[in-house]
Amino acid sequence: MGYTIAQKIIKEHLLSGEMTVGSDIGLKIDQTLTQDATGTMAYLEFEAIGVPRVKTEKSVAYIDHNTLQTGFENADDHRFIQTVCRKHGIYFSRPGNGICHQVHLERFGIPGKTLIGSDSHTPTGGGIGMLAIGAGGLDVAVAMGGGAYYITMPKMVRINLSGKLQPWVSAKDVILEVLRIMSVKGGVGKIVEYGGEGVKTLTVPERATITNMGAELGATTSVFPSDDVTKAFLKAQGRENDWVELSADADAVYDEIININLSELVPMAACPHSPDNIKPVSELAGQTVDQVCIGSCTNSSYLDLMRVAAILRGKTVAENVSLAIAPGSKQVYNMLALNGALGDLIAAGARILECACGPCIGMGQSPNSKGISLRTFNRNFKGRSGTADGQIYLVSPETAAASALAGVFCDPRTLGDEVQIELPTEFLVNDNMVAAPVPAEDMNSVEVLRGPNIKPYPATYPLDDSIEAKCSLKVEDNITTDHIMPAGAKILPLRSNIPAISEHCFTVCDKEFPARAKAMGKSVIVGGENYGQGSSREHAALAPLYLGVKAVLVKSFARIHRANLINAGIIPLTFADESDYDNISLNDELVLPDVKQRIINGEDIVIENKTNGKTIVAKCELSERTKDIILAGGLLNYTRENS
Ligand code: MIC
Ligand code: SF4
Repeated sequence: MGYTIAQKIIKEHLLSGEMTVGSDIGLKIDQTLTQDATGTMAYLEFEAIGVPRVKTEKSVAYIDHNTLQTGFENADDHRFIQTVCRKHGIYFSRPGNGICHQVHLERFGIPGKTLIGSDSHTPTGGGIGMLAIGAGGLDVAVAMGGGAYYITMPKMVRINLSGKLQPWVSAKDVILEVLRIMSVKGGVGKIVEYGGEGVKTLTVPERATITNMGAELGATTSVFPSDDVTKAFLKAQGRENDWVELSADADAVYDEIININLSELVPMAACPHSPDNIKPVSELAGQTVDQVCIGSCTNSSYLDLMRVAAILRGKTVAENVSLAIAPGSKQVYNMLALNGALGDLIAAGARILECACGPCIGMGQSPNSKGISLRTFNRNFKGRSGTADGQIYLVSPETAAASALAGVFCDPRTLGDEVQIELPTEFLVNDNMVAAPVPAEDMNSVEVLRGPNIKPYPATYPLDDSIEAKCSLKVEDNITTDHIMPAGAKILPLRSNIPAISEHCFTVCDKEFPARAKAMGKSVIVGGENYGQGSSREHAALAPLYLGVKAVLVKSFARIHRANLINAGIIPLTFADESDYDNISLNDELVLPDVKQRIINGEDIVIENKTNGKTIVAKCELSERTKDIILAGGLLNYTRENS
């Protein structure tokens, strides 16, 4: 039996476990990336592990999220990360160099290698045939220290692409179609592989748009073959030697096959407030638009912005629209500046931002009240833009630019002849904003600089024999990490200060939650399906940990958040019978008798609801390793105990 692309990479990197679906497997990690919003915590954890120099082939730290410096906090964090990197062997991509995923694809990604990143959109690297996976900061810290990265061996989904995209239809429309078919939870426990004749019609940046937004499917990762198109891209980046060919065997077996004919796709939009709420743009045409934002790790490549510039050239942004554009990297920005396209964007009235995440994570450019904002980004969760009642639609750069000119939703196919933009045969390569670490023998000469905002990792304790706790919160299905630990310009500067950021935990759903959880001392959160979807931020586990949350009991979890809860020592429980969701209410007094022994024995967990007298049974599916992590009170304690 042949192998899929992902299975081939997994096989080459397998350190432990069996390659059978559902088994816990340990992978050797070749490369890591961090960004600044998760990076401070990841490097504090790396320091706590105590390994002097990173053991990966390449580890890179990016500054791209917390770039709005309205106080000392973010700048202090940047300086902390910069000095840690210099000392411990990590490359440092300075602020201004661009968004981690875009830059990593351009400059560092290598087909066939494994990459984990403390950001959920790390699968962008699948666009050049990497096995690139989003993870919590602590998992990245462990991998930097040479430890394995553990995942559950996923199922394999094959998406067969046939045909060719029609004029004005874009890679974004491909992934929106996949989201329409699979939904935001359809990818959980799966790797999505692209194949078929249509693949060779897509350039690397287009493939990367598709693998990037595979994160919104909940998939472990997404991957394209590494072929001649990949080779041409790497050659244009001056990295032809990094290319290796990679494709699935003809007799590879997939658990699920989806067929998409690229020729039949039309421009689409993900409507508020979920990336899988898809409609064709033609159905929305004519509705007023207040804001358009172009950029983010999904759609900010040279190709994307050249198309936008060609659409805007010689025109003016509609009077009712504010258009913001953030190029994805310094390479993209610089090339646009040198070839005149930046002038076209400026002349049309675009508000040009620095190359960073910016509005995608609510760092400025929040829309007006009830504002309709069209964004080329990947997430439109409620409130993420910074405006609670903002109406965010996710669209392609072509739809975004056409609508910015029209002032209403505009199907770009109405624009006439398509703009023809070729991928350059030579990109502008200048890595002067990537600082190299000092040689190992000089590491003691580097002082790590810490600002007053940087507070240590919260205290964790080995698991108690039994737990008595109250229900401090009850929430519904599809809770995102943006609900649990909101981002935005005001809260993000607190990412390295867990006590302070905890004050904002779940306040989107319930303003009283932090105070209530603290007053309860120990508590349990109850939720519905796909709990914790979205980002990799481990703060969504560390803040509840700090507030005394001992267990989270839900109908189902999203992958990265479940791993982050385990890493924090919080017990992840699922209802054995989902109808028991109705048998717990806020403030109910709960007892989990002999929980420790039950976890050791691999038994179901019993929850006695003392308030209504009901008994609820919960599953706690842990491997031997994750069981030990929970018993130790989290991965940091476990790693210290086992090294
Ligand atoms: C996001 O897009 O939600 C983020 C911000 O990039 C997060 C990481 C974070 O919260 O720092 C992610 O996707 O993992
Ligand atoms: Fe940054 Fe947005 Fe991409 Fe997250 S999704 S890495 S915030 S650009």
